[in-house]
Amino acid sequence: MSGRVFDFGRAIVRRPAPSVVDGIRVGGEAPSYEGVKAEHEAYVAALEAAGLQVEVLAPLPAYPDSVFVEDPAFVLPEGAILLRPGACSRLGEAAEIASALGRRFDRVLELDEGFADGGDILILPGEILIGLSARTDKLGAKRFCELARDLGRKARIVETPPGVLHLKTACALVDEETIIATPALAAAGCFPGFELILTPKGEAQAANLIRVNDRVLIGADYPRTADLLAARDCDLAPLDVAEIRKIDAGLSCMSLRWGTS
Ligand code: CIR
Repeated sequence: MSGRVFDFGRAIVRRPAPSVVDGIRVGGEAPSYEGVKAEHEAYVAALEAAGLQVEVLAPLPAYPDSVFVEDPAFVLPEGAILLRPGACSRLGEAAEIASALGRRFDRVLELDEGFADGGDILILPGEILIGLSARTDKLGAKRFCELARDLGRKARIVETPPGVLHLKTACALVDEETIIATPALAAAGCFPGFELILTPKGEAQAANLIRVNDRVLIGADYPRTADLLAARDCDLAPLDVAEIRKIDAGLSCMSLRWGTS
């Protein structure tokens, strides 16, 4: 495969249902449906502005967290993997996204053991990392690595720091040589060979950004992180995340993105 791992041509997203206000959250107040809807619409527009063709799936009221399509599936140009999300209320989301993946991918593999959330899976140049977390267990991670190998990719299991929802809650690829990570995750030493940017104090949630083609989509509330990236000539697209953050989400989780060339 040629191209950079963040060269994407297509994405799948799912519109939030009004039930999104009941999405899983560790604490604090629930978001407003109107607020999540507005943030989601701006997110889709930002993906399109970055050059992606976006397929928008219908809302699923029975699954409050189903707007976070990243978790029930994993996609590569070579094929897709239906996962088994580790939260009981989300397990059924994989079956709900299966037909959309079947329309787009010749190969759709299925995780058949354990649990794994897509939020724990980070694609790097040369390898894929899967983080163990409260949602992704050893059995699911091991089986994921086997399925990734069936798609021709090398995958490696890493630890996610305690208290962090997903691996990608705490890190993201900024360019082919650079990763942004929270100090706690960076200290775990799972990114050998990469230059690391550490999230500034008070901005740990900024690590859940996404590099999309030549642009970096980043939460709008993280000015010190934005300054660090702007100093490296990143083309930043700041997006409001104040409502989705209330249900423990960030920017990576609202889309499945893949390259088409
Ligand atoms: C959950 O707890 O599953 C949702 N409220 C948030 C999921 C965020 N997903 C992600 O970071 N990949």
